[in-house]
Amino acid sequence: MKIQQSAISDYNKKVVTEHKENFDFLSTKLTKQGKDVDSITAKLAEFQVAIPSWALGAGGTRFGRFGFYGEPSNLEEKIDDVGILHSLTQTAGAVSLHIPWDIPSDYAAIKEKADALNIKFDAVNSNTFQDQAGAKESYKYGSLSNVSKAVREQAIQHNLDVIKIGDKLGSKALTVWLADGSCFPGQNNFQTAFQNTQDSLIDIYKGLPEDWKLLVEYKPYEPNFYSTVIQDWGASLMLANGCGDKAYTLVDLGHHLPNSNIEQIVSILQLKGKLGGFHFNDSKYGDDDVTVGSIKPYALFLIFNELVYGMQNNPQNPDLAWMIDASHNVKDPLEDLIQSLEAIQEAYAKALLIDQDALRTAQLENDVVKCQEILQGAYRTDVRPLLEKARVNAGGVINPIGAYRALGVREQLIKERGRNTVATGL
Ligand code: PSV
Ligand code: MN
Repeated sequence: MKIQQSAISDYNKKVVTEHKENFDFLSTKLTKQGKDVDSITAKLAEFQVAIPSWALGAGGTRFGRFGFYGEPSNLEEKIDDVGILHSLTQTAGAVSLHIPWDIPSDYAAIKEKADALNIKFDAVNSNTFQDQAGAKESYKYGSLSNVSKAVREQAIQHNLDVIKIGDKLGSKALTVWLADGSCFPGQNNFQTAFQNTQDSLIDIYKGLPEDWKLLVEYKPYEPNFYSTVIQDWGASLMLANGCGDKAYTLVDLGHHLPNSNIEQIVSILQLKGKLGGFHFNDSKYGDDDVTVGSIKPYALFLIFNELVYGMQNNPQNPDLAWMIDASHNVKDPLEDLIQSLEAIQEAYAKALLIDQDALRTAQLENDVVKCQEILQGAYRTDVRPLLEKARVNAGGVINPIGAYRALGVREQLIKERGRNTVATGL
């Protein structure tokens, strides 16, 4: 299914009056405060977030998975779904593939489809956390960190193969997330596991094309419950530094122990020029992978404050690979992704409203109360009309969830694909 531009205009006509009233009110207020509304909406329109190919089907937990009717059952259909998200929101202009779940059978056809929908191929993700059918070696006791050289070599080769696949599609980064670690004390020699991982990553790094990045993701626990080899940003940064200039740390919001100060992590990594990628989600207990901004929107805003500061003040840090890494459990996956995209844009817009000069002055004067007033003043602004404006300017809809339902997108997908399709992935 492809959403026609005429359907978007027809939908917008129905809600444009209310949008205009809200936008004019906000725009007048912000202009009086000295904000450049046009530049903020332009920045919002530029901000594109990749959709992971594994997030287009129903999510689930390790206890079970409840399917969702009309799920995409192959890569072509997944790209169609990203196309739907992008047409409506104009902020999902990229897809992040997971290999081997999504190896294209016809590269030219997949590229052509993605080009037609204005979708780029962002970072490619390797998978050495599951054994693949027919594989000689097992990852039961780890992959890049494994005590067995043969297992490590298989895992290294897989990553090199993933780079080749990504290269054919125009990707420019490889994301490595390892499940490696131990479930019980004494099971692993920490130093050996870390050193093996470093050596394996260096071998992968040697196979990176000149203009590629290696993104090293960390996670404190799960699926291993006693230790993970790359447990935090410090471990990731050490490994990235051990590889070279093209290796960076990737922050996934759900991969922190409760109450970690993620905004501080993000800030320091940018100072060091080593923040390469970002996975959005939200959580209450652990790596819950729930909708972005659904639990801790203020924390997300504080993180965006640091990201905006970094984007404006840290030229040593590269452009980031942004991606949603969430699961949907009981929601329509596309509706959930729309809500996540909206939450990301909202936090970004609020962070763009922060008066950085005034904040700096208040910090230098140790006016702690003023610092908080500045942050919360921006946070309390209802920025949704700015998001609407950015979307409309780019050819999207004023209200994506409203349009998704009014246009009967899921019903149409069910008609085309049936009720019993299952997407590849976890
Ligand atoms: C597992 O936690 C995970 O969600 C990681 O965050 C990766 O990014 C993703 O799976 C895919 O490998
Ligand atoms: Mn992730």
